[in-house]
Amino acid sequence: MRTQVAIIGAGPAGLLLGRLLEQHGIETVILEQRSGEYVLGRIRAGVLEDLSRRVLNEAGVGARMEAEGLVHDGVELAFDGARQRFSFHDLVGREVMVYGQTEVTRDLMAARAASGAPTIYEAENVALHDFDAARPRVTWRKDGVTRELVCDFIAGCDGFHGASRRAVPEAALTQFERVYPFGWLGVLVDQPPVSPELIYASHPRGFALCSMRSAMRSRYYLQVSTEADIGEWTDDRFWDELRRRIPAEAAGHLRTGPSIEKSIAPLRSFVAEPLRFGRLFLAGDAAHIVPPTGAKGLNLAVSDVTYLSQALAQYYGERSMAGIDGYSARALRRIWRAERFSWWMTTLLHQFPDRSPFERRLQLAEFDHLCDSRAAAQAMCDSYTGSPL
Ligand code: RFL
Ligand code: PHB
Repeated sequence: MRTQVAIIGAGPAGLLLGRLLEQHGIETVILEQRSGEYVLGRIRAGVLEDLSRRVLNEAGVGARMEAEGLVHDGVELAFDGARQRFSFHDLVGREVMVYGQTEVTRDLMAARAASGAPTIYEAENVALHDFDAARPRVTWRKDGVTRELVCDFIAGCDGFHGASRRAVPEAALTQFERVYPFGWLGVLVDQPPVSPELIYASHPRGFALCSMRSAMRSRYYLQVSTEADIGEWTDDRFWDELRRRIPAEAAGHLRTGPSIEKSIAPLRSFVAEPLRFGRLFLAGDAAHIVPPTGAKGLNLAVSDVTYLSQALAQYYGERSMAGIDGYSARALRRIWRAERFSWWMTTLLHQFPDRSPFERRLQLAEFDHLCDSRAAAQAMCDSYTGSPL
């Protein structure tokens, strides 16, 4: 089998890259280790920056997002019950789109199926070869048979635990990492959201987030210890704890019900540099992880593959290596800005087990500054809504 670009991973990064390359007439094959249903069963991101929305629309996969997504003009922060709304329109003239990653993925899968471009699901033992030479290859096993794909380039879009980054010799890679001493316990419930906008709540018992997927489906998160056992978090315990951490008036409106999904995600900041090794590129979570507090992970996947598709289009259209040579530095600039913001939001809002009362006072002072200073609020909203490409 032969293609121009082999894409490893059918998450949002891989599927969107396939779509953007298709628009430039570039052939791709996507190899995914799981089934399509499994990929759609993962509940993850909910917030899209303006830029991600624009890219999805230009890729021709934005119709359902525009019809069903919720446009948000602001966000709330709450500290020990004190609540402050920040208006994106007023502060930075932008907005965000609340539309689940599951739906983005579903829309991208439907577009790929309609185009007839191949995606090979349940590909086992995916292995990358010869990406430092002119003819890279990818091998995998399916139905007990080993198969091979010869290509011009490989795009590693296979997430944090994927094979692509691991295929790079250790000496060629610099990795930066911070692991936070807590995780997020998330619950999805078919009930109207507690509030029309997201509430990020900092509380002495720990952080909580009220988010949503639609007018009838809500998503809530609680900061929990890294040792937390999900079996010990019954729905009742979750709702009781959430009520304690969010502002009292919001808690009074909370509509609860049986959880339809419940999972714990560890919080981590991670960057691998560079993002290109010969004819292999890394994009999305394969290259970097941000803690979810800043809502940046999916948005970075979108910006990475936008840059990468432009670089590859330039190569195939003009035989120019300029975009390919510049991909890593261009993407890393945006990645590090998102890393900084996600680290800052995480530090501002969570309880750290080893922190002193002094540091709690600093968090409160930072919140006070955000409420009081238009410049500080603008800086936060500028990063939250995402700068243009
Ligand atoms: P994905 O989505 O992990 O997809 C990678 C795909 O590669 C496949 N794969 C392999 N395929 C072949 N061979 C192998 N060896 C393979 N290994 C893995 C996997 O099965 C998978 O299908 O990475 P991608 O495409 O880079 O997308 C990144 C996003 O998923 C991620 O950054 C976001 O979900 C992060 N995130 C959020 N981002 C936002 O922008 N806004 C948010 O509000 C937001 N909230 C979140 C989040 C992530 C969370 N969790 C669970 C980590 C909330 C949570 C709780
Ligand atoms: C979500 O709705 O899943 C979500 C929203 C905002 C975040 C993280 C997750 O910062």
